[in-house]
Amino acid sequence: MSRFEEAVKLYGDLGVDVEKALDTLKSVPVSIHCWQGDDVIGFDSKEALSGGIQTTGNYPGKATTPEELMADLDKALSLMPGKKKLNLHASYAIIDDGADRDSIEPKHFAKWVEFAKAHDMGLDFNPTYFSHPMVKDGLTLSSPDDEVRAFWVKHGQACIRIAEYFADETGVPCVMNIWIPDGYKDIPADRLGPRARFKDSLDKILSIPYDKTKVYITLESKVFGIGVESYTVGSAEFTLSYSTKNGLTPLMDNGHYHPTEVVSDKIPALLLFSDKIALHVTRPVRWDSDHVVLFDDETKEIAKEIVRNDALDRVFIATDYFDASINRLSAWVTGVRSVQKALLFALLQPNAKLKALQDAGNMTEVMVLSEEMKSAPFGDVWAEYLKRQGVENDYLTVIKDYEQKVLVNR
Ligand code: RNT
Ligand code: ZN
Repeated sequence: MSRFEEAVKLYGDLGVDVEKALDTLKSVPVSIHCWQGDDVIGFDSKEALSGGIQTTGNYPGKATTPEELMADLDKALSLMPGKKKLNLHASYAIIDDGADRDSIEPKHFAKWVEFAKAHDMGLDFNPTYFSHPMVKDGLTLSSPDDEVRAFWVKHGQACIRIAEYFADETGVPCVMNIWIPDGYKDIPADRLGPRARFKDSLDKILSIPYDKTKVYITLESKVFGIGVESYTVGSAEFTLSYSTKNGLTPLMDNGHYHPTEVVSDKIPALLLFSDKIALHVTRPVRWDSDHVVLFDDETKEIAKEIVRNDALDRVFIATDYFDASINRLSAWVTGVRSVQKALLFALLQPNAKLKALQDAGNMTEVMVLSEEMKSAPFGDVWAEYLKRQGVENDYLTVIKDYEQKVLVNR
């Protein structure tokens, strides 16, 4: 018996169908953020990163042109198993006609559509409300300046049109996520006004017609950012209430909560009130540091909540992290594989049995069995998955080779 066959038997004895798990895993899309490849800079303005988010590190070889970013993505994607989508930010527009964020059009993303089609992927999208001169005093959609708000409303509307174009071209619905960095470093005198203006701006953005079967608009909350420590306009309560009331999809980034709060616990709560929910999977280390996602406990818990609540088709899973201190392709592949490993791990749990034990009040057995599952031969099943997907377990050799041939020459 091979190691995989032995694993199938062992999991089978626990009532887990390994073949079914492998089959399910390969059809779960993970939306890969393009911004790991260039430290969240983009191509439209090349301004320094703003909005209270930061990349640290200066590892050689970062992509600085669309061609470089696409080449890096092409290599990284080839090392990731499973179904993928590509998640773009508006700042990755390829502009040769002077268009600004309030006037970008589908044509500025034609090359990305071509890239997505060549990789048989859908596209997701994000308006970019940071790293731009029209961010005034750190504010965008909540600014007291009418002109600033109007500019960013137009940006949001332009992005909806681009999102619909992505869906039309790829045949895959597009998730368009709105996140704004607006907030205050120190205690504000008015906490209601900025939120009222943000609400009004969102109403205006959403007043243009779009096909809700093609574009899912998500709203991402946040607790604080660097330089925006005291007050965040798009707080959890604001975004959740707005989403639920207006038919948007709430998005939770697991770096955007207080350190002892966990998104895994919030998933089932939201699933009871929203048809779809969305996630940014990241790894916060002491703050919203956006470290590369690992196969760690909370990532596994997040995956478990999706899988055991039968919500794989209701949760949009996207990655969101940026590390500039290590090889960026390796960061991409490690993070995305970690998400996929967590999903496989969740699919390999005896979920029905564990639920029954809990309902019978047998928490002792829940603990013992959950612990036992941690040392089940997960690795052998993962290795088989990679083999069936035609992807090598060792991605570092390929990436190091690419680093020597391509990245160091930049
Ligand atoms: C910032 C949010 C947001 C960004 C991306 C680049 O804290 O997480 O999602 O990371 O839009
Ligand atoms: Zn995020």
